[in-house]
Amino acid sequence: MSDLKFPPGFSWGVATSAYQIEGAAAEDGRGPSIWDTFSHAPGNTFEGHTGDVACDHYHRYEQDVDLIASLGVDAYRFSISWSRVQPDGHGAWNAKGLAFYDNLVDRLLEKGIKPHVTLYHWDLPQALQDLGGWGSRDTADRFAEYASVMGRRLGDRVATICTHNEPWCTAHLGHHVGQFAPGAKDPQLAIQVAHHLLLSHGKALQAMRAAGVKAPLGIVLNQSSVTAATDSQEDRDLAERQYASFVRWYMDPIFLKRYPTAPGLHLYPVMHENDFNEIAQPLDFLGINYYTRIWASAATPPVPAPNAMGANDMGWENYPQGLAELLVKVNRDYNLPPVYITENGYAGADRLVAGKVEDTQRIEYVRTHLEALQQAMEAGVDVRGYFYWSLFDNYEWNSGYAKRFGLVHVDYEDQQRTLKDSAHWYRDLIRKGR
Ligand code: IFM
Repeated sequence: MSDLKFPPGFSWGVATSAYQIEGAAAEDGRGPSIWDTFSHAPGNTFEGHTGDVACDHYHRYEQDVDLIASLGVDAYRFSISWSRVQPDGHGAWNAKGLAFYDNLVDRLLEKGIKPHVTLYHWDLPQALQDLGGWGSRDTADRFAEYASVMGRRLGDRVATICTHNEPWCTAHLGHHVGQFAPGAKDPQLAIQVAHHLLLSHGKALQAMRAAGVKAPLGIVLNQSSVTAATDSQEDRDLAERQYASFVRWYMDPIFLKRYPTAPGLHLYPVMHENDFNEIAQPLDFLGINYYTRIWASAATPPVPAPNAMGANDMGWENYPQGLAELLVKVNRDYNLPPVYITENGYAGADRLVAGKVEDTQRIEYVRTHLEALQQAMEAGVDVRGYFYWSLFDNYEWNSGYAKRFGLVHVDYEDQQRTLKDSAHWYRDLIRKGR
């Protein structure tokens, strides 16, 4: 641990998202989102779990902010539930929903914690889905209006605002494989959705800047390094295609005003003439979420990844070096703004025994990823902060409450929060770093 050294001013944080923690799904005027609809439909989530109650953060946010402060972090990343502040995604605003985020931000500031806001973490108002959702170009305009209102409301108090979290998940998992809301299984629709998400990002940045929003503005992308399993042409082509679909599909339009080409990549969206100019707005920062690498094996059955045995509870290979490889590569290929690692974390089969959770694998995961991060920074990547995913165990989407990523254990019966060993370790790391 003593070898880890980060520059003065480097931010240490924890991250969450609205649907995963807030609960209070039908309270104080919140409208339904696509995740309410999806999680309530039979067969979509593990044992039918929903985010109706989740971590009950909506009612407990004051104690939760105290908990965050007790970790010694200086930053907290959370998302706004669009349908809590604007129940239909257009038209009327909900004063109680807006007040909740005002109060949360104020409470964080009182405790000396910088709020980092995400506008969209997958929970589209259901009323907009009924009008075509992200498959409709109009949704990009609705999003820009929402961004402009929230930006004006919070932009003078928060540290950053990002438009989207992991648009690949919304497009691919939500519209191609159907694993996430709204559960569509249409590859061409997924490509169109990805385009509208990027367009909505560009429109939102323009709208917030036109409204004079002062906070730095950016986007959060999930990214991985990609390794071809062997030197065969098939594996190398697959690796190139996967890197293009996962990383370049979002980076190229934003930084280079184009979509990538790669062997076997043949679906492209319908576009309007000026779309790349709208999308490629300057970023004040880029958020990168890194969990694992992509292992590209075209063989049947696939050649297993070398570290597959050390996978986490999601089955994700532990490959810290991929974080350094990825950061160095994207820093070389694009003219990057300052970067935050906005998510990185480990799902473990954690057990609360006599008031303790001994999660040594999580500690090892974070320690080794921070070593890799340090290497990338020494190689010249301008990284300003690191957010552990997640503050506490929460609703892991279609996996329900079965997967635990938290530094803080949550007992869903009584909502008791308990700091895991990793939380104590993270607090010590931050304290020593300062
Ligand atoms: O829980 C998710 C989060 O919502 C987005 N990034 C990945 C996390 C772990 O799967």
